[in-house]
Amino acid sequence: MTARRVVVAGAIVADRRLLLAQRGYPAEVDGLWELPGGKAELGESPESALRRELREELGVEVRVGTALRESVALRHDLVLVALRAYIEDGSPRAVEHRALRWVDADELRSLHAEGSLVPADTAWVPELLVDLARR
Ligand code: DCM
Repeated sequence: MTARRVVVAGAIVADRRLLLAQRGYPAEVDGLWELPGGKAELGESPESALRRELREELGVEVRVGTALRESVALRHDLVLVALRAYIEDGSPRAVEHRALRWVDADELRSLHAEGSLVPADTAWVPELLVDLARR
């Protein structure tokens, strides 16, 4: 049996806004918005992977918090998890994405309703809306 690889994504909420990143590739998701992140290397913890990915993709240093409850099977060997993350240093820049955007709860609902989120990430919308009402 092969181990399941983990893809980690960061739920960064500050001042009642969530940071979303717009993908440029592949074609199926070009222009759609996601929680930024990426694949953990073999032997790398999800927390370390998220810190590395957010450093590479956004140019920020984060502290990693708790996981969102939902996880998503992307393929039989790949599972997508979201971890809460808090920016400790730097301002996010779209190094590898088309654009970045801080959205409030209403904007997140609208993006979801119009099909502008990466499909896998829609699983987190209910939990993200709860977080957005709190922090
Ligand atoms: N992915 C996703 N949602 C995210 C981050 C990643 O569905 N928030 C998926 C897209 C790819 C895989 O995980 O299938 C690896 O991501 P990437 O291409 O960004 O390395």
